Amino acid sequence: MINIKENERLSIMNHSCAHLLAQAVKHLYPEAKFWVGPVIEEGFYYDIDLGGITLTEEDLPKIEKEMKKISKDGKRIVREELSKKDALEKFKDDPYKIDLISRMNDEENVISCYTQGDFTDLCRGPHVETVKLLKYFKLLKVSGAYWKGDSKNKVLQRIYGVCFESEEALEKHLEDLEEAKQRDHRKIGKDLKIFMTHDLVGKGMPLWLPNGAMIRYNLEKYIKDKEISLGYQHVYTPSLGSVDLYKTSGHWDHYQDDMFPMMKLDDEEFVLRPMNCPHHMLVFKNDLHSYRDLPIRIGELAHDFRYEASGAVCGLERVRCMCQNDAHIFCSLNQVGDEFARVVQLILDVYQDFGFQDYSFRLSLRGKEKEKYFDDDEMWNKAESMLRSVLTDLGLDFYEAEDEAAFYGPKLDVQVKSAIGHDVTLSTCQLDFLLPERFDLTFINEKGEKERPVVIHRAILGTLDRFTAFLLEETKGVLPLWLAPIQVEIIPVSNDHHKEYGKQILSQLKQSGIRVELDSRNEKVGYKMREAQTRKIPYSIVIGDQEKEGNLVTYREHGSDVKTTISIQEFIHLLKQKIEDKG
Ligand code: TSB
Ligand code: ZN
Repeated sequence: MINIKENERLSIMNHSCAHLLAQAVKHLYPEAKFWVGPVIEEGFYYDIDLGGITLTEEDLPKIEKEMKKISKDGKRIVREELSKKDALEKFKDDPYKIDLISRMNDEENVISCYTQGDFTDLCRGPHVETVKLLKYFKLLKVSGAYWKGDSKNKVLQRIYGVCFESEEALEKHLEDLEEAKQRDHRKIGKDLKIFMTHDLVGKGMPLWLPNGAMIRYNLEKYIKDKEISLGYQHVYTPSLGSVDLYKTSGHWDHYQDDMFPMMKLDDEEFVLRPMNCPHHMLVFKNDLHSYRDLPIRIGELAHDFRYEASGAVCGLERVRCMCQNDAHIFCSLNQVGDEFARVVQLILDVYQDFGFQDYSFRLSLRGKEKEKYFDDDEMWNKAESMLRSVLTDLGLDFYEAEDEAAFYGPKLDVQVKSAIGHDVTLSTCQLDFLLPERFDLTFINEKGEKERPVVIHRAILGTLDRFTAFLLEETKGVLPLWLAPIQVEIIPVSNDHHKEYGKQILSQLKQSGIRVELDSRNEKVGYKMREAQTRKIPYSIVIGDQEKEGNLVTYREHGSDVKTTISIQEFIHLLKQKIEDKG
């Protein structure tokens, strides 16, 4: 999707279009007062005080119509520069503009305003020459927005829109928006009954429905089996820990803002854990280790709880209560390069299995706000340069970003884009010299001396939550056979004549471990077929006389019109093969 803000010409047009919107609103609602109308990545918006009127989407067409009228009229857009005194006089009846002007000063700011016909707005500009150039626009939505973003202030009406240079460009953009809406995992998750949310449970705490739970079970099994084959050992540890545990790790000092508040129980203090590292450090410490045991890879599908702002939570993509595909790798300094390479390879293998192609590697470094990070410049310099050279040696194409590290060390993050344009981290692999220190971890080296291990934190699927969100968007809900909650739908042509045979196939498929359903409702075959399509079931099989007599099935794959008739054994073989190939 195009980023309007980054395109100079479109950015100016969209800004002018925000003025056009304001002018139209003023015509229709003469009492309207205007706060700010900036250009954003998606187009523009304007925050408007309509004196208590709440707009709905139904009001947008008439505003658009008025905008078209003004645009046809074709007035020029004229710039005027003013002194602060003159500006205060000119806008004296407008408390919002007075608020803006009073914070400017003559020496530093050129105060300017732009006039088109009967409408003048305070604005830095620049603008297009005439409103005539603003022809291809669309108002997209309206919402409430607190003045200055402060919930103690009045709610203003925020109208969003977008403007292009041609009809085609606008149409294309609207199509892209519609597609993004269709691909949004929240819509797919609802349509396919994968997850739900409920106010009574709380924001950012989705409930996984049976279909979602089946997908998740398969993902969990997939990744755990893979990890076991790669030498990981899995553990189960509690979702809470004492405050002291998190004081020891440093989370209490550096990560508390992202945590749920502490709870008291008798004379103990607990927190819901935001991360699993402290527990895993203790698991390592439970044994004496020799250099021969390393690397030790402790994995867990572990529940974590984080305070995410209520405006930031989003379906399964950003939750407050998540399940990480986590592991902590304990190794010696000279094993770091190899272990990192193994993790990167695992990430690549997994992405290949799922067919993910659009992702990028980000080296996430410490930022300028040093208090957010553990304070040890030497350790940071060492960790960052070590990680950078590991990535360079791997020949990985990566970019660097400041202020994205964990408080304990730099990270390699795998960034993906969601349907609605969020840039989020899916997998992560992190280098940590701090926690081994804080927990006083050691192993006995070749010389028989105690040595500190290094810890690599890594999450391949990231969280099951975010991974599933991304998977649903990438596949548009059409999951590969091995992950589909229902893999085969059996549709008898007639319930009277073919239901019994249907039941027979049902039980045969079930016995072969296939997730299958028999649709014996009294509905037309065509209707049932369409429903199986809408539910994105990979295979639907229709059975009638011919199938019953010959012990056959006629199957159709999701999205295809091709019908194939084969024996039930062949069909089972085909399914099993495909499940194994993860095709
Ligand atoms: C990898 N201690 C490390 C761990 O050992 C850790 O917690 N890293 S993390 O903070 O980056 O989180 C791991 C992954 O969880 C992220 O890469 C991201 O994919 C996922 N994640 C983080 N926050 C959320 C959230 N609010 N909702 C869903 N997934 C999240
Ligand atoms: Zn960790």
